[in-house]
Amino acid sequence: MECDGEERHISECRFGDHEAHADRHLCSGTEKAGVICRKTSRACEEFQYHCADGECIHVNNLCDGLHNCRDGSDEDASACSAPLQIRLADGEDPRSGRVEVRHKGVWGTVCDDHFGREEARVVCRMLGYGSATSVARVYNGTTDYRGSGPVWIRFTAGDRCSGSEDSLEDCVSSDLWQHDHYCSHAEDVAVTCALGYDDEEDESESSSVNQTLWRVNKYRIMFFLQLWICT
Ligand SMILES: [Ca+2]
Ligand SMILES: [Ca+2]
Repeated sequence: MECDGEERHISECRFGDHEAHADRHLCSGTEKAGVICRKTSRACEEFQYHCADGECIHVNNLCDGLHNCRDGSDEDASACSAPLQIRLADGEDPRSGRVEVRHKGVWGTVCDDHFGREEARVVCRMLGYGSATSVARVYNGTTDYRGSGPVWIRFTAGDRCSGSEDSLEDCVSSDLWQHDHYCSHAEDVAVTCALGYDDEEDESESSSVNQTLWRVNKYRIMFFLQLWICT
């Protein structure tokens, strides 16, 4: 068989003797041809990794021990062993913004599914904003914080953070670190890390503490007033 490469169908290629059955028997089963089709466009899809030579492969093929990029850049040892990085993007201040994580050398986002206050607390702790009184607000699709790149993390009902973890890597999730096609970038999560008692739960706790202190002080004042009048 001989093709120019421009044919639209394999039948348009030239065959030495298309009808000769005898020639076909010269090929055994071990001589079957195989092909791998690769996309080499410069623009890759959101879920794809851009190989150093311009090729696009699925991000889930990064650091899996197989050379999916012709140049082997998907198995780069320094990128594969790089520690997890985190940042807040497009926020009004450094403590706010879309949660972005760098995994295997690629920046991506976090899906809002099952992402709540506990998960946000871990994010804030990783960013150095964590303390006993830190408050994390979560924006689940209420504001447009659409990012780009792979959706690296999606929590499930059974796999979440307890809130006390030092890193998102310590939270258990079966879907952690696999690009999730069920989440779109419209679901990218954003947080605000604040210091102090300014969320509802902590506010009510602190106000009840203040009320108790006032009651104690009120009785003290009354006692000293009575003591002063009597003397
Ligand atoms: Ca690979
Ligand atoms: Ca969602």
